Amino acid sequence: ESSDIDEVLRYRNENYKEPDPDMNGIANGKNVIVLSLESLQSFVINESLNGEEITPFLNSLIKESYYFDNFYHQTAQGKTSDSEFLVANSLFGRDSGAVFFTHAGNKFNSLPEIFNESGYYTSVMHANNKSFWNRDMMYLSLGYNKFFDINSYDVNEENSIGWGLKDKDFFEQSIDLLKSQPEPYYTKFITLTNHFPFELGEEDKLIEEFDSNSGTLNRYFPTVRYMDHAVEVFFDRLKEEGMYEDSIFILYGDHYGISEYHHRAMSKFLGKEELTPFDHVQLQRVPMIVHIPGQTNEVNHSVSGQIDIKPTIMHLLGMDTKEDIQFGSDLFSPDRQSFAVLRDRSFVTDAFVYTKGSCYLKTDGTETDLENCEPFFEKANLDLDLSDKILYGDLLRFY
Ligand code: GP9
Ligand code: MN
Repeated sequence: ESSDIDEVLRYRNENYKEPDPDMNGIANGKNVIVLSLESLQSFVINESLNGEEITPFLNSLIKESYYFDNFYHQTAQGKTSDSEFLVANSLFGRDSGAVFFTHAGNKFNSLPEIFNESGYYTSVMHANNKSFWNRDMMYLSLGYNKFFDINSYDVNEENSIGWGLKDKDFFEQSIDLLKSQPEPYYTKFITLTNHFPFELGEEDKLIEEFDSNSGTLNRYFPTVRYMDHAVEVFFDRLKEEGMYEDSIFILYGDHYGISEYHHRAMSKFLGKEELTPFDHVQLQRVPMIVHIPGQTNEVNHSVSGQIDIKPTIMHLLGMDTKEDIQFGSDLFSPDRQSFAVLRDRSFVTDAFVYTKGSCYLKTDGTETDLENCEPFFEKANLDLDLSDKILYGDLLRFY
């Protein structure tokens, strides 16, 4: 087992990327607010439905942020919890089942712990039962100081829909909770309203449903629009309270909301004849936004994924990542390799998309010789296999 950790360390050392000196430590000492946006996919960003913007607030926020438009979710059956795991550890979740249930007793060197060591208060705000996804247990292992679960919120019939507390009420009620924390803090918010089956009251429908054979896809647009509005309200409230300037914001989609069962309806929205395996991979893109008050607009097209969030945040806070075992790299590192491997072993590079045994040109999705993708097989497999070794062997015990 100790030879396994040596192999991991060698791989980590080979793949370490120096931070961008202009970004390194730029958010030193600031509060860090992370928004995990339920089921938000990139295909709605900067798009309209019946002439109405689907995400007007996020679109305007992106204009004042660093936006990554080739950023992929890397989750599997563990959904939201897998994305939390990726972000906290820069390790991959399981290819099936949910690591939050199976490995909550492992030793981790997670982001909340690292923040704690730097004098930060760390917390999660999410208006659901604390044991959902075994969060109460896993959050202990990840080292969060506090989980503001459903018991921290006033949830009633009026302010609930679908899975529970409506996002707007969630954010409004969270302001006081946020204020109650010692500064600086690292706090993650997990939204809920834009969750399958995408239910919404008439009074909250800010845009019309889509018109296709999929009720799921049709309803997705108004709930995305509602979540966008809820995030806007959150930012407005933070500004009113003077809590905005001292914070940086990381916003990302946790995983897809529309599965491949809705491809026919999706092809109608996208205006395509039919969707290929290439299109399916491209639909796994989720928005990734780094918002630092006072910084300007930049769209970054390089390929990346949730595994890259931990090193990115650490470098923004000026924390050294050289000794940390992570499988992603800082999104701002000048030497970063444009690459994302998905949990099903599909992968994406600047030029190619590999999935289900075929290689496609990233530009237009035409199938190309498999040998174009072959040079990346080794990296894709090592990333997943070495990460799995750590998980299944609980190898961070030895580090
Ligand atoms: C539940 C919420 C949704 O608390 O995070 O979980 P999901 O079904 O998206 O994994
Ligand atoms: Mn989710």
